[in-house]
Order: sequence, then structure tokens, then C-alpha cells
Amino acid sequence: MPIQWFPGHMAKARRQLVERLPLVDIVVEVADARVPAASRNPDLTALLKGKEHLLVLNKADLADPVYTRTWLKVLRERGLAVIDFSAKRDGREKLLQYIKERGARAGWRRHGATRVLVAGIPNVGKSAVINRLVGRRSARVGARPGVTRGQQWLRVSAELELLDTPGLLPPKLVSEEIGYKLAAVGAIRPEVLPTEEVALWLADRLLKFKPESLTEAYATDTYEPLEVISCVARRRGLYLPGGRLDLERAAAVLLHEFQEGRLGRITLEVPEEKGVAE
Ligand SMILES: Nc1nc2c(ncn2[C@@H]2O[C@H](COP(=O)(O)OP(=O)(O)OP(=O)(O)O)[C@@H](O)[C@H]2O)c(=O)[nH]1
Ligand SMILES: [Mg+2]
Repeated sequence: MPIQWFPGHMAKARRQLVERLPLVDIVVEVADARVPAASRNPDLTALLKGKEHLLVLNKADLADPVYTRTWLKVLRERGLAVIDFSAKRDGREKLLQYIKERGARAGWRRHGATRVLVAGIPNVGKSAVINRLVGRRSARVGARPGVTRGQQWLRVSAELELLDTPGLLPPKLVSEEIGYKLAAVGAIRPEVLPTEEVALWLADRLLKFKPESLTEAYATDTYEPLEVISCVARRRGLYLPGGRLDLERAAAVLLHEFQEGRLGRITLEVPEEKGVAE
């Protein structure tokens, strides 16, 4: 794995997170509902041991609702407090209610405001979730990993304060498969894994999980991932000078359109999959 997997600013963000933990009442861990297992950082899970904790499967509007229900059930059976959420839709009251409930259970240590630390890997929507709770665009949001650079306190009310934190990846890539999942949802920078490899992996997944999404978007009639990329190029008119298909751009287009939800609501991993269970 290239060294850029765990950039220096993340090591610093990790140190700052460890410093803050004792000062907050509850941690809201944000993950991506399209990859509920791969988008959790085992290093963070270890740091949070013994801390009041709520897992938020965000971007549920982009995930397959049937799989989301299955994931919630499985994760709850494993003893986790978990809810699905979409920072794009309104689920503010539900999330506030959960935070309150978990908080009451923790028996609020302090008289002043309840303090919530929001953590997770990059680009899962931590800042967007915070903005939804605050009710306005207070934290910076962006469609690439690494937008939030430092910690920032934001106030929901006199009773509730949220701490936005930079995305944190595990120091080591756990498996290549997880790398592809994270690249497919945009949680790791595109330079880390070759775009064409990620797009081929994604095409293979889509063929298995939701082939009709490819038929509808790109008029595919194949079960070959490479041929899917060719269909994307033809459908979007991506040609190189000389008339050959521009597969590199087609790969980037497939990733982008998947990430934007233009292929429909798709989940990329299921609980019973090999290597996914905890
Ligand atoms: N469709 C959809 N998009 C979302 C949702 N939440 C966030 N996004 C988008 O996902 C991208 C990342 O959101 P951020 O809030 O910046 O993510 P973050 O976790 O704070 O990322 P870093 O600060 O880079 O670690 C942005 O383009 C958001 O608009 C959601 O629930 N649904
Ligand atoms: Mg952010």
C-alpha cells in the first residue's frame, strides 16, 4: 500500500481525538450505509471502548433500504446502538432523540451542555450530519475526503454541543477488499488506488448486486466488468483521439455516477459476506 494511506495530518487528528475523548459525554460514530462494516475504523472502535457510543449509518438515501434494515438488525444483535440516517433528508428529531436517550443512560456527567464528539472515516458525512443537527451550514462539507482539517465545536442549543473532527482511517489497510469499498464510496483519495481497478471492482459488485442499475444507466448487456466500462464509454461518448474508447475517463465516470447516487440506491456489502462479520 502506498505511504499516502495514512497522511501526517491524520496522525495528528488521532492524537487530538484521544485528548478530547475524556471531555465528551457520548461519541457519535458516522459510517456509510452503503458499506456499513468497511466504513468503520477498527482503530477508532478500540479507542472508544467503554465510551457511550452511537453508530449512525449515514447516506441511507443512497443505500438499498432492504439491506439497511438487515444491517441494523445484525448490528443491534451484536449489541450496538445504531440508527440509519440521511443528512440530505430530515431525520434531525430522530437523531436528537437517540443522542438524548444514550446520554440519559450515561447519566450526564456535567451540569452544562451535553458534549458530543462526532467521529468516523473521511467523507462519510460527519460535517453534514452536524449541519443537519445545528439546522444550518456551520461546518464545512465537501464531496472529497479530508475536508475537515481540525476539530471544531458547534452549538445546537444551550443543552447540546457537537465536536466535528477530521476523518480518521485505520493506520493500516485491513484488506484490499476494504480498500476497494472505501475507494468506491469516496472515503479514500483517488490517488491511493488506481481508478480503473476500483471501477472494475465496482462494476463486478454492481453486476452481482444490482445488474439492472447498469442496464438502465449504460445499456449494458454483459457480465464482464471490463465490458461494463466500455459500455459506459460508449454511452457517454468518451473516445480518445483516433476513435478508441477512453476507458480511463469511463472508469472515473462510473465511480462518480455511483457516488452521486445516479445508479440508484445500492449497498455494496452484506453482513453474511466472507470477511465482513466482526
Ligand atoms: N446523498 C447524501 N450525501 C451526503 C450525506 N451526507 C453527506 N453527504 C455528502 O457527502 C460528502 C461528504 O460530506 P462531509 O460532511 O464533508 O463528510 P465528512 O465526513 O465531514 O468528511 P471529512 O471532513 O472529509 O472527513 C458531501 O458531498 C456531502 O454533501 C447524505 O446523507 N446523503
Ligand atoms: Mg468533515
